[in-house]
Amino acid sequence: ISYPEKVDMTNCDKEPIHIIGKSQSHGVIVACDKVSLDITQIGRNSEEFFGAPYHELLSKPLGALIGEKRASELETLKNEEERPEVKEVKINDRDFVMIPHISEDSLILDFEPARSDYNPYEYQRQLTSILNTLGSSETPEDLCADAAKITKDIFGYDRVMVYKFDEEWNGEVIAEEKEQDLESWLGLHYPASDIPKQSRELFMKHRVRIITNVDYEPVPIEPELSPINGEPLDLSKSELRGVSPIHIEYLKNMKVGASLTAALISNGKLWGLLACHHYSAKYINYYHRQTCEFLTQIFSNELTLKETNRYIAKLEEWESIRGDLVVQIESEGKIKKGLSEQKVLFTDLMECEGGAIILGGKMRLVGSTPSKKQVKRLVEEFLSKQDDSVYFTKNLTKFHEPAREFLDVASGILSVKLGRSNKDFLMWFRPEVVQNVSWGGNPDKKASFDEEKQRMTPRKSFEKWTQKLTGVSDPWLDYQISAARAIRESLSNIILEKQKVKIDRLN
Ligand code: BLA
Repeated sequence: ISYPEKVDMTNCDKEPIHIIGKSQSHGVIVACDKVSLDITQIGRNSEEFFGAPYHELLSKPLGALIGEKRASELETLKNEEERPEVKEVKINDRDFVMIPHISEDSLILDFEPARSDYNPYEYQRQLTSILNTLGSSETPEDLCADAAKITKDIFGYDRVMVYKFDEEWNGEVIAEEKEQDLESWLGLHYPASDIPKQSRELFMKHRVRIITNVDYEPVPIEPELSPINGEPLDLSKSELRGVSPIHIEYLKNMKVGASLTAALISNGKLWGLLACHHYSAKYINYYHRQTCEFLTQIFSNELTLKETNRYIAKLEEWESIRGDLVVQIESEGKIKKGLSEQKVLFTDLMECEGGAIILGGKMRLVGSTPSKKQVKRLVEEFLSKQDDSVYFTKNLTKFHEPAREFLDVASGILSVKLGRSNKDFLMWFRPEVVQNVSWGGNPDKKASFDEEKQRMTPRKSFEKWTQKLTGVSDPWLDYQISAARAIRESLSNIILEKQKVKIDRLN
């Protein structure tokens, strides 16, 4: 396995956690050749659960372990997309839940001891209560609070958080339900590197993950490489996948004993995580995890619905402003005048303090803005060089140093190119909003290289650390960017029409 030699901040996201070669210790991973159903790889803890050491089971037909009948039911399974049925099996007089899935050439079976704590009536009641609760939350904010509450009620973790990612994959705890004696983490921010890219990607493939005990002894899977293709076993979808030592250390530094993490997805994208902590070991069975997955699916649907409703309401509002602007332009016969000198101003389209139009070499400013000279420089040195027709940032100084002179009026900018030249622009400005951002631990010390372990170690302290954020405006939201695109479209059409008329006159 090719682990990077030194895992530093830039290659934190290269640790190949999907082929870690180890399982957690509360169950056994068994892999078979998906065609012959002969056992090809197995966890070293097979003796503890099945009463037979791993080397005795390797190369045996799967039927020898789980019985011919159960094995024959798995014969037709060939497709990675299929979600095969979970079965209960008896091995060595012990009951197991067997969770199968296909991974490349292997059929992977996760075995967890079956517990008698599964109650179908309880299960029904929980699903109904999830549907009712999340269906009746009014706003996206209520939805998050309700999701944290019901998750805590059902699964009983000590702390349940709704963790939302921002555009740069930093995150914030936006809802929390916890045991009373714990300090609150509500509102705390965490840097993107705490949950590296490959971990986020795995949540799109396998949506609910438990870590049952941070003190578990990782169980090697034998042999390390699959005899079928000579590759390590891809455990992306395994229930029992072992945990990166870096993350285990992270949880220990947080004094957490066990966790449940579930993907929250909106419009096909990882929006956030439902993150649950327990301060001692904690296991929840497969059926409970299915309930949790159901909960996150309802959450995701409701979130998309509520955000779409909000979007539609806004859409109607600025469709009407856009209509007014077009009428004004037509009655004036002049674009600049129509946008900036009549009853409705183009700046009404956005929550902003000011804006600028640059058209045919002339500039008009509305509201509070940088000076004409400053805007000219911004266009020439920066905006004209952007490839996209729409550009936005909440932190202009990061990309255009001279913007430091006008932070108070334009820390944030949203701009659209008009027509095909790189000279005509319409833009909106937002002032700096000085904010205090509270982090869970100093983000400048988010990790360091540990010479002894020869790998990165996460920060030791998660003590609240407050940072004063300057040069940053309120963020531009999706629907505001859509509004900018739409007005650009209308104006481009008008400009095109005008050019046609001119050409017609010349002819
Ligand atoms: C994984 N880090 C994670 C996960 C979470 C966090 C939720 C997914 C856990 C899972 O799959 O069960 C982070 N947990 C948080 C945060 C909160 C929380 C932010 O409760 C806030 C309340 N971690 C580091 C550094 C590195 C790192 C510096 O801090 C890398 C150098 C790595 N985190 C890391 C890795 C994983 C991870 C590799 C994946 C673990 C795995 O799936 O094996």
